[in-house]
Amino acid sequence: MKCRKCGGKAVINMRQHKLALCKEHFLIWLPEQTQRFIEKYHMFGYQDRILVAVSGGKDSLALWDILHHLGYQADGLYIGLGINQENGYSLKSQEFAEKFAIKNNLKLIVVDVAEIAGATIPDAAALTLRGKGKPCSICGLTKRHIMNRVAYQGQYDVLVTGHNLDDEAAALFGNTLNWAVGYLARQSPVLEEITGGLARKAKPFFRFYERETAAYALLQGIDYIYQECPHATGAKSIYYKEQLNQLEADRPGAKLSFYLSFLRAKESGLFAHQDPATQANLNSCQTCGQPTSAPEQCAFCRTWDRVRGRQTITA
Ligand code: Q46
Ligand code: ZN
Ligand code: ZN
Repeated sequence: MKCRKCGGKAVINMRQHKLALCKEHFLIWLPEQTQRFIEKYHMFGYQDRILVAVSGGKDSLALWDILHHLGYQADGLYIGLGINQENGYSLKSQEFAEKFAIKNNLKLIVVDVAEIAGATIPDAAALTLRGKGKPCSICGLTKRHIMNRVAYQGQYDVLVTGHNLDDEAAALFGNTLNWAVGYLARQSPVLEEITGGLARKAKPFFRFYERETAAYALLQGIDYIYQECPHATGAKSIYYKEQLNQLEADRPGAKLSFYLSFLRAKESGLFAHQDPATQANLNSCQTCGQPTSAPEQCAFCRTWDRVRGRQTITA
């Protein structure tokens, strides 16, 4: 297979674009496309202060690398979840994030969940779930809360995450199977700020396949954590990704068209009545002040109060 640009040896063939590229041209193409999507979807500009949520994995580090090289002002945020029991996942992933920041002379903000909330994610899950189920729901809500809090309090213009097309298509697939209308209405490459405490969010990689962001990280020589969080095994999102990959194998471009057709349907008014920006009924959490649809405390404060309550009982 030959590179479309120079005729040299291609390292990647993107069947959905009918495009094969060599290393050199792929490392130019992916950042160029990222810039194109940032502009097309009005994500942010050069004057904006950007906060990149960094997990130490390939997507977030590749994104930070590209934003930095494109000339954007992007700081990183690493959240220490304390998931270290089986393979030291959190400690290792933090090391990758820190090394990347030092190597590129970038600012990395590190927030440790145990320090600010009182327990690691596995300990909090053990206390609330009593051995049943995965820690992913408390983990997800804690990460969202911290990302938003740091972005808002640090007066960042936008919070960006490294979600790729496989992530987005899998989430869309799950939400569609359940007709989760609220989630479908909120699923978008850009979420506008909600006055009163919800930061603007953007996903500049949402049109790239996972193999493309992985190829970028490898070819660019970025050191990232290969292992997944041990709790990711058996996750529904992985099952949905496998199903979509089967579809993609038979019909190249199926994933991309599934997601882009959804965006077009949304633009033409599907779910318009559910648009989060028009949901005026958000209250301020009585404890932390973040906007919430709950009448008193937000889910983060309620959950962590329960965790701390159980800690006192078991102490
Ligand atoms: S939610 Fe669950 Fe992830 Fe948290 S506990 Fe691990 S797998 S890290 S994206
Ligand atoms: Zn080439
Ligand atoms: Zn709260």
